[in-house]
Amino acid sequence: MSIGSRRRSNVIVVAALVVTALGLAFVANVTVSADPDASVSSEPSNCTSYSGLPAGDGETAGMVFIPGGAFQMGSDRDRPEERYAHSVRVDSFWIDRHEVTNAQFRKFVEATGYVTLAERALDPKAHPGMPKELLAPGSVVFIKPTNITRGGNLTQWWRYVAGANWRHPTGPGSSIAGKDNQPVVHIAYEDAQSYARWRGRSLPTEAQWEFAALGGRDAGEDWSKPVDADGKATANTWQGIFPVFNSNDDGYEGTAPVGFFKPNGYGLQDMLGNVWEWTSDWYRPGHAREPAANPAGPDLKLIRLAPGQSVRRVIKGGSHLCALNYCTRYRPAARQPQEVDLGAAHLGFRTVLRPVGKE
Ligand SMILES: [Ca+2]
Ligand SMILES: [Ca+2]
Repeated sequence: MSIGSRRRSNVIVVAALVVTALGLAFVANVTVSADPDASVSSEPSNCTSYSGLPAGDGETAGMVFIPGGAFQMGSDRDRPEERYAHSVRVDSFWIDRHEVTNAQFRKFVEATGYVTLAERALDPKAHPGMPKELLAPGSVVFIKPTNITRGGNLTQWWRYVAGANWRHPTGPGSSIAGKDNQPVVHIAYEDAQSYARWRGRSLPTEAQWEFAALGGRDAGEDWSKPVDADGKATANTWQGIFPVFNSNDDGYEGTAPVGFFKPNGYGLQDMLGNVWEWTSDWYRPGHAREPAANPAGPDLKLIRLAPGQSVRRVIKGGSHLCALNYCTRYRPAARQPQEVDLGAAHLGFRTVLRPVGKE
């Protein structure tokens, strides 16, 4: 992993995202409702008042048990990198009911003194010639443009902001006050992994994540729109024309409290939308056709990197920035590469635990 690539990857991420633009215009007809009478809760069922900390402190606190099973991983009808659909079996495991929240991550930082990658400055001696402003700690922030003059060039809405990190999501002056129950963001892979290890857990494989995201539904169903049969939003996404107009019909223009939207069939919340989530698989476009049991992704040694390209892992689920005219990756099979040393304003994670004792 290269710290320096944290900077280079801004452009790479932008390039990766630009290929998702479809140029479609659509305004979703969705509505949401919150319970105005909800009292402070330790569980995310009334999420706007949820503390962000699951009840209890046991090994599986805040987690859901996912019985092992078989499913079709990948998709042959959507994007090339999702091919080929193939049979996969996963053993039982536990997974966080919701994305790791600011409150949960704060507990980790307070207990360990951990400093995230976005909070660390670069050593100028190790990066000769790098502009001073890029040596400063920071991260990539989405800033909604008022006008688009350079086509799909993502630098029009993604900016490297010095001082942006999980405590200051949009940079100096911003804070997470009042957002304890929202997903932590600006998390690089090693940050997510460090948290998971501290909890005695790990990050999900892509197969585990995708199986859990299906929630018991068939992979072959229509996952193209993040709304239910009544037109109600089932995930925090972007309504309108990305990146200039968000009608905000789902109630949240940015990140939403975890659990605001209806859980899937396993009781998991925000698997799709809200923030992208790290998996432990190294990224390679596409899947092999062969059936697999508990796959953990390709061997890093088999992945060819372009000159100057950083190693990347798979992120899943899409985010509040995915719209019908852009990204559209709020589907279980959807996937995207992410440089391991780059967090962003729309990227978080959740953890898994392999079963202990008898299932
Ligand atoms: Ca939204
Ligand atoms: Ca998510």
